[in-house]
Amino acid sequence: MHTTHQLNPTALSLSESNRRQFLRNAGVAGAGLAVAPLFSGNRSAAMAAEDAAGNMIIHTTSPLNSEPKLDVLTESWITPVESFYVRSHAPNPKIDPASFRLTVEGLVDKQLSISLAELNGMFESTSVVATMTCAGNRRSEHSLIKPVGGVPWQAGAIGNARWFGVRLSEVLKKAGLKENAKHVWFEGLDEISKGGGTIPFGASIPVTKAMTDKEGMPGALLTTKMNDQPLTPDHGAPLRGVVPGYVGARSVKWLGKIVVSDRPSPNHYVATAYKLVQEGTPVEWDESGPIYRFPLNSVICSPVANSKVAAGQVSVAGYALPPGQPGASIAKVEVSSDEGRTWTVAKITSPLREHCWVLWKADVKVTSAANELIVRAIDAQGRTQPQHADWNMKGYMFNGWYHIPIDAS
Ligand SMILES: Nc1nc2c(c(=O)[nH]1)N[C@H]1C(S)=C(S)[C@@H](COP(=O)(O)O)O[C@H]1N2
Ligand SMILES: [Mo]
Repeated sequence: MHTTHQLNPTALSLSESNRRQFLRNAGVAGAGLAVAPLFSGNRSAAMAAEDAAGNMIIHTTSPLNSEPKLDVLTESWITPVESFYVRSHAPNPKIDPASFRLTVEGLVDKQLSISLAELNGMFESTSVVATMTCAGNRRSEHSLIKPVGGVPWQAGAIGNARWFGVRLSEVLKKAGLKENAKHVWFEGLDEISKGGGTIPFGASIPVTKAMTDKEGMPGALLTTKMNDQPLTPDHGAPLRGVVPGYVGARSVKWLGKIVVSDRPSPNHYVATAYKLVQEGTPVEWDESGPIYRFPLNSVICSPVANSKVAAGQVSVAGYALPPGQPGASIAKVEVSSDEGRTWTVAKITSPLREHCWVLWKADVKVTSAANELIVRAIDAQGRTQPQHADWNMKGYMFNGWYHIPIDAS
């Protein structure tokens, strides 16, 4: 059985063109089983292919669900669009930007129907660097405890981008919020098959989050560009919401409609999915609230799983994400090669910004007895990454200490 390509000597020794031929010959299913061997017990659910460049793990092609390999992911603090994960529940909708209108309705004084030109003309544009991460990032590790369904994400369902657009608060002010306005619903133009029909992807956020802008940090942004380029279809062109600090599911792509309400959205992805439940009884679903903010997390991206390393000082690198709470920032990242008995403090090598990941590096002493590396992070408010994450049925918010097997000699 294949392991990841970084670890496969055959694949490593192939030239790029030979490698592509090799991938074609092998076919999608057999090509890049780019599943970290750490999770080999759970391989069947996690069959995945690679893209032609070998940078991305493709979980499904239609709709596209892909994540970069971890060593590619941490090449830069701003994640290039080409290596940014894609999580879509339905194929990309076809949208004509010329006739596109964003509608704003519900508990507002004045309904709006705004073209893209009007959106850019009527409101001040701004940008923010913010990390987007799927609530299902690291889901494959939940499955080591007890199998969960859904896209078997490894740790690459995360990326950090500069988002350009207009503040949601400005648009809501233009429409005028009624007194009982409490939640802002977002509706995508995609069509997801569900229960014999189709539904759009939907999300909602509290009005207070939408209206709380700080210098350089909007509560939420209506985005038309990502890293200086127009949004690509995969990332929600022509318009998507971006909600810094919240799980990716609240940042609706192909955004067509905003509804202001006194309650959270009844859309499936708010009312039912994206909740933390253990048993799945009807009462448990009804009693749990929607997930909003992402949790404190850290991951080792290099060396990759099962790398051979020479005993001595080993260079270890990865990312750490502060929790999505206002003002949170990473204070410390620690790496252990002896099952958590001793820890080496890593050096943060990137900017420290609200709602953004940091990249880190550490030189860690590794003996030939070591068989794994572990990372954990602590934020400036004293929150610590838990040793074990709580299992939940849908496999969300996995943030236990990250372990990576190594072959030290
Ligand atoms: N319309 C729409 N918006 C969506 C989704 C979707 O399937 N449809 N997926 C959501 C989820 S679960 C995540 S994690 C992010 C992923 O954004 P990306 O594909 O740009 O990385 O988009 C969110 N917005
Ligand atoms: Mo997601």
